[in-house]
Amino acid sequence: MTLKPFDLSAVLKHAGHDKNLQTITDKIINEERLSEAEGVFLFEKGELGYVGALANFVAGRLHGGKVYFNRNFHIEPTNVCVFTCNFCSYSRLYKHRDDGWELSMEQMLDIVRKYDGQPVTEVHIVGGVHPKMNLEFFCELISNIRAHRPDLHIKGFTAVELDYMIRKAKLSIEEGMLKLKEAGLQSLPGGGAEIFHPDVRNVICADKVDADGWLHIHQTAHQLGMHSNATMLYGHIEKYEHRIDHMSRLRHLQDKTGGFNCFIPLKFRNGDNDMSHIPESTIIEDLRLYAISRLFMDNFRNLKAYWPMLGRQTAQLSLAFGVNDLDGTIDDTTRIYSMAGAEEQSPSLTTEQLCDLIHAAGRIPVERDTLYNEIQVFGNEPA
Ligand code: V47
Ligand code: SF4
Repeated sequence: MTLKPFDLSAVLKHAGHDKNLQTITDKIINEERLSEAEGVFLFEKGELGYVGALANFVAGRLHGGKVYFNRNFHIEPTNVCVFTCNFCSYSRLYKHRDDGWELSMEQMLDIVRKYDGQPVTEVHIVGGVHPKMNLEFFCELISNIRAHRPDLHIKGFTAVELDYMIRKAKLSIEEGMLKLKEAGLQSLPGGGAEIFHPDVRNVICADKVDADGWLHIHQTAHQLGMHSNATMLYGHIEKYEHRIDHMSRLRHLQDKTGGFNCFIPLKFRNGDNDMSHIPESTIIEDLRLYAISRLFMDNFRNLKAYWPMLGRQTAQLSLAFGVNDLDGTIDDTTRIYSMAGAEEQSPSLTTEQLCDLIHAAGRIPVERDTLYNEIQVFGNEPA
């Protein structure tokens, strides 16, 4: 049975007891923007049932119960990295590179060839910031992938990787991004954003590109006609104000360019890193965060729960809290979460399994491409 995702009665009942919640409810119903203060207020006072019902209503208004996924695979060129983010369980310094991996051009093209004849639509390239893998090498990788498989959308490199490789090539961000675009890069993933506010950023990842640098790279990509995603690493030392500040900066850039495809909150996982002493957020807090993101980020159509990191059950539950996208199928070879202790140690879901999971949540599975064009709607009921 497909559930009707628009029922607001629970919300109206709850909001009736509190003037501020009533104002927020009215604004959401009338499609008005929430202020930063209202965003913080929701984190402080918004119960899960309240923010969830409201977020569910907004997602239903935008997507009518459709939940998107895409068929993609990952290439992780290396986990050797010049940076030392405290939350990272995945990277190895260059002097310890024997503990890590460094894929050659041929090894990466072998990964692409493995999917010959399979209906994948996207390759996602992301990894550590290797001091010897430069802009020229990655332009060559992109054009080789393009030549081998022109139908594949190439989404690659966080703003952190881009900032480093372009600066090292002594080019401006505009020049470097143009080179990558000419080689065949089509969009940017959302990584490296973490928490923009310097009070947090300077503690958890002081040495990599700052907020303005990250935003400038995404703005430049948008101006060159590319799209990108945006993430937020939450559930560690940040306060509610920092989350709202982060989302507000993204919302502002989206107003200017409209170039973001989706927002992806990433739950901090504490396995085997320098922040392992920090407990992970609860499922209640995870779902509240998805819901509040849906309410606050009013110019982001798509809110993604990245199931390899969250686990498939929580990801399924998130569909009732404003989420409308579950990312990829086939096999997800990214190790950034498995190495940090995520539930999914070798994440793999077939299209059928993912569709079943979405149907069981009362939603309609839709395969999309990277830019959210619909490829196939998988009916209203389980197969
Ligand atoms: O920037 C690193 C995060 C990001 C941990 O755009 C961690 O479609 C939790 O951005 N706990 C990279 N998170 C991955 C990324 C991504 C993933 C999936 C889809 C897309 C997309 C982008 O991973 C990093 C960082 O925020 N990360 N370590 C950790 N211990
Ligand atoms: Fe390097 Fe990215 Fe890990 Fe930071 S999160 S240490 S930039 S691989």
